[in-house]
Amino acid sequence: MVTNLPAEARAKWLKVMEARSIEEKIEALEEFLSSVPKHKGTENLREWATKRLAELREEAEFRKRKRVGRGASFFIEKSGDVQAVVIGPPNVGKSSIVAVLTGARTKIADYPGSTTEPAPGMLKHKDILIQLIDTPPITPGSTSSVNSRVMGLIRNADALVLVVDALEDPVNSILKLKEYLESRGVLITKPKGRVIIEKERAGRSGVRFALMGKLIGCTMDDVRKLLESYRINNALVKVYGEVTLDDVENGLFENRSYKPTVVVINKADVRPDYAVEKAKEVSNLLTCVPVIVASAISKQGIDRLGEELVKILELIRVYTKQPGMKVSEKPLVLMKGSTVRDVVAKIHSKLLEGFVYAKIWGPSAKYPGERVGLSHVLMDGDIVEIHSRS
Ligand SMILES: Nc1nc2c(ncn2[C@@H]2O[C@H](COP(=O)(O)OP(=O)(O)OP(=O)(O)O)[C@@H](O)[C@H]2O)c(=O)[nH]1
Ligand SMILES: [Mg+2]
Repeated sequence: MVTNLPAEARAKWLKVMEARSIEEKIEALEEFLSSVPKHKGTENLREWATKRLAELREEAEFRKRKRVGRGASFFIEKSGDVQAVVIGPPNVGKSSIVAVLTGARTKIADYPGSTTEPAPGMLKHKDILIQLIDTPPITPGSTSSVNSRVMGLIRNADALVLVVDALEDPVNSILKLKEYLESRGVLITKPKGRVIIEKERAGRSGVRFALMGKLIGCTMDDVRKLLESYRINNALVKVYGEVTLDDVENGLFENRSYKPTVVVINKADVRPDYAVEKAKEVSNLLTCVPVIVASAISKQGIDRLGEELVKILELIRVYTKQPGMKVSEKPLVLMKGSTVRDVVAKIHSKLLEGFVYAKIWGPSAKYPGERVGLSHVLMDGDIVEIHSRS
């Protein structure tokens, strides 16, 4: 999707990126959309922006109603180390799985649509806390507001658990869901390359790179020039896998985001062999997506979910220490590619305001006790000591 946007539209996109509240984002996105010229090259972008706008309006409307006491927001604050949203068609056993694994009190019933609001529970896998969120069913193709609002949860999540019923044409269900998610810009299979662009405040050190992969057919300078055309002069560009200049531009638009996903083929207790056969078909269709054959009733297979989530999320452990003190025993668990900023933000948002520098020891340090800034990319096993004014 190379769009060749005019300078005016590029500058308006910056406003969308900088918007803080939902209302600001809606206004900025409306302005951006009206500045995008209508031609074949911008078709995908316009379609995506229109859908995103509808989702944001839906959520804003819901929050407004909540303020006057009608309905609850779908937003669930993250807790634990990672958040995984359990999604799927109606009546497949999503609530049963969340209940079995976390003990959360969710409504389980033998009719579709029994869950109407998201509900969190906590699953522990080897010291890693995974927040599982049960959700109302998604119905691909339906224009119900539930679909849009579950999309909001998905966008905010670190990972997805896609549940289908072994007896209800699981392969087709998964493909339909995959297509629906893709039409909303969410990918469940790992793309060849990925870019995350984190804008930084003016006066930082320009455009910097964290290369967990490599740039293909372009140089860092090309990327800098592209970002400059969007008036982005300070940013951290995280590159995973093989990334082209087009991928960088797409990364800017947040319109295609990959969510590490685990598929669960549930109710395998009813016809175990058939479920295994279907799981193989799914594995062949979706490369690198783990598929679990499970039953929430007999509890078979379901205990693998934590392990598979941790693997697909590519987590790293980072240990913190205060100046002059011992290293913490329990690590912070973060996604691969996380920075000092992620560590600081996770400890306390106030710490971020007063941040001066950090000292690091371990795999990512050039030498023990190296002084680094917020955008330093950490590695598994690092020790971080934060120095702040407060
Ligand atoms: N045989 C069998 N039945 C199951 C299994 N998991 C769930 N069920 C049954 O399937 C029905 C639906 O389960 P729920 O957990 O409410 O399904 P859900 O996906 O949360 O449903 P909605 O919230 O309506 O979308 C209930 O009658 C469960 O007892 C399973 O592994 N095997
Ligand atoms: Mg349910």
